[in-house]
Amino acid sequence: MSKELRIGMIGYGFMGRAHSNAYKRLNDFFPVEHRPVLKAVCGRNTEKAAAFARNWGYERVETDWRAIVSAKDIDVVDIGTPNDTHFDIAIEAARHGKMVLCEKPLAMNVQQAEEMTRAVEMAGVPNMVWFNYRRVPAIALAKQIIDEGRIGKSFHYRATYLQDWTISPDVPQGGAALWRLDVNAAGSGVTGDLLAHSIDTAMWLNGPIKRVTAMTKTFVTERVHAVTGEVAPVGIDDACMFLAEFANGSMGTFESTRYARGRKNFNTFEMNGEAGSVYFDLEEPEYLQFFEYQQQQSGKKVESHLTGWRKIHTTNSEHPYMNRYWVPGTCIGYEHTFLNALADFVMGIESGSPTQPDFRSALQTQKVCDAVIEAAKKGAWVETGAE
Ligand code: SOE
Repeated sequence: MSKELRIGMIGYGFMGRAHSNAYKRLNDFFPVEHRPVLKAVCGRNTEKAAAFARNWGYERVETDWRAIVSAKDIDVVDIGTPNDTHFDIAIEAARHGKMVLCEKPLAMNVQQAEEMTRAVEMAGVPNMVWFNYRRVPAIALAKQIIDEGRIGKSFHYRATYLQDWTISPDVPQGGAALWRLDVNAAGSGVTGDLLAHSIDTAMWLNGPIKRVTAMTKTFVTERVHAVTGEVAPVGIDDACMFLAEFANGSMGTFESTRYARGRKNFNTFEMNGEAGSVYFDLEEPEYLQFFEYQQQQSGKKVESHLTGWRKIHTTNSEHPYMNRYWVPGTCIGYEHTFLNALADFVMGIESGSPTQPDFRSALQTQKVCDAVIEAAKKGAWVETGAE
């Protein structure tokens, strides 16, 4: 007998679609007891929200998120709206005893993130932040390889997250489509939007970040605001580079920009340890590259002229998540990272061992993001508070 998991989706943009797809496909691929029911979608533009509801199969449309968080027929509140709305919605949803799923970054700043974490924990409601890249099979395999001790003592972590869609000064800021460029809606630029992903992945793989120093740059300092039509100063960071020291003693470099011509969503990382290295590139998402210093085959040491990087096509049923999909050699896509995240969340509810990253984990990422922005302003090292 399946149990209903009644969804109230707030927001109908890019993430509203990615999450809705996950709800619709969950039971096709994962043997869980819960069955998502798309109860309501909320958006400020009624026509657009109604079109979204028709397309994805939501039963009703709301234009005020308060109607979703207080509705008796909703179990999960999913926050897919701009960053400046996460706080109010999450706090109220927790107060009404709803499970809360929230888009990244969790909040506008650490203070908000702390309160949100307190709210879900005091209410005792399951919660998760959609850091979907953890659910790329190749990245989950990197985690497995690291946990198996195959990288050994960690020395270096190197991440890049590059895009190019804001180079033109004619791109406006603000409004439904371009809120990511408006500091009042986004909180920060590439630091919260892109580096939050890199930081989440990095801390998952390599442990807490203790301190950072950073440089940010805003290349286009004024843009027309899409809502007011007025030219307004740009408050976000267009690019950010930071150095990090991890609690395990390793060094990190992180680089992100929306001004890397030709790079659309270039998300990579490499980790180097005493015993080996891993490398991942989202433009070849099904591959994990792995270098093992002491390669053993049939108990024999491999001759040095045969050593080198292995490019593992992570499509075997032994690879993370892949036993739920197709035959070896066939790939899954971006949308499956959300499906895998949802499956982990639901399995967490059913097993009683909650999945990660929850709000508390995303709070640590928020602390690093805030420390990066502060370090760039001060031109100094800033501690994150992590041990
Ligand atoms: C920004 O362009 C963006 O859509 C981010 O907001 C997402 O989190 C990232 O995964 C893709 O790029």
